[in-house]
Amino acid sequence: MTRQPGFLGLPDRLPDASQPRIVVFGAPHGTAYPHEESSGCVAAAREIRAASQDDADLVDNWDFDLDGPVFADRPMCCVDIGDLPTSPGDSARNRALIESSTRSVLAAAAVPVMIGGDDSVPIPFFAGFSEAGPIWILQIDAHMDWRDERHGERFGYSSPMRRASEMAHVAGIVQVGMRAVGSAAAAELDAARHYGATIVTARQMHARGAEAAIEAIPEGARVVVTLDCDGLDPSVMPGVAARTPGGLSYMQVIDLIEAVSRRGRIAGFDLVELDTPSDIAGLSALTASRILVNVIGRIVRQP
Ligand SMILES: [Mn+2]
Repeated sequence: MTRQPGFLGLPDRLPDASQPRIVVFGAPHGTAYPHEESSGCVAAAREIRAASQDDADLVDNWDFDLDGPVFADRPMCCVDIGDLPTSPGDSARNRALIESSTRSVLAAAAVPVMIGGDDSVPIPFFAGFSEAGPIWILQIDAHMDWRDERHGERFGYSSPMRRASEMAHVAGIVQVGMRAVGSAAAAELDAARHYGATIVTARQMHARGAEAAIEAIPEGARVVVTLDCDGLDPSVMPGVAARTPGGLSYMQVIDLIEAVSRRGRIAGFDLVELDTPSDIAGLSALTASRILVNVIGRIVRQP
């Protein structure tokens, strides 16, 4: 099978075999709930890569979101190694694969950028940072994802923040974009508050901007940003399982990404829950592609 071109035309290895600073990879499958239809997010990485190809020839041009070319005239330092060989039927193996891949990227002093997959794939992604802590987690999502279990499964898409809160290398959690209803009830909000998570609702974000979230993160912190596509407003990100009005704008998301890179360092990034069958005219894949360009551009600019 011919390899799909890398995100933004990135190679799968650097020409001189030098170590990359950023490694992009896809993780199509994570931990499925029993009896649930297969995830609509399996093809997300493929669709986002495809949406990025129009800009692949423009990487040396001025990107007004970044105030300069995406790679800032530095030598090419990013690779896309393609999708991990996850499978729909083996959640434990998928988790082991995602965790060990994240660990290898970090061991080579690079920043992992993962494209899911549903919101179960961040759990092994966070776990892969255990030798690279302490980390803070900034979650952008309509939902808080604090369920201890659903249908007896503790590693599914309703539980990533609960599992993160149990990891010794996770120093703190900031959650942005919460609105409307999801899997959480009062018990989940209590657990998050008891842990000390900072919750910034979508309404608070609209009122105060990125500062409302960033002030909770200590200066110099290493931050893993985890983005559920439903954190964005469905007007720019319609390709999600449950469209919820009132979400973050594209500009608010890239403001947050820039603010994290100035406050501390982006130590890792994942983007999940792009439900490609629900997308409209490729708009969500395009928005996701632009967000990833901003992430790469900000990481490249970190000292
Ligand atoms: Mn969500």
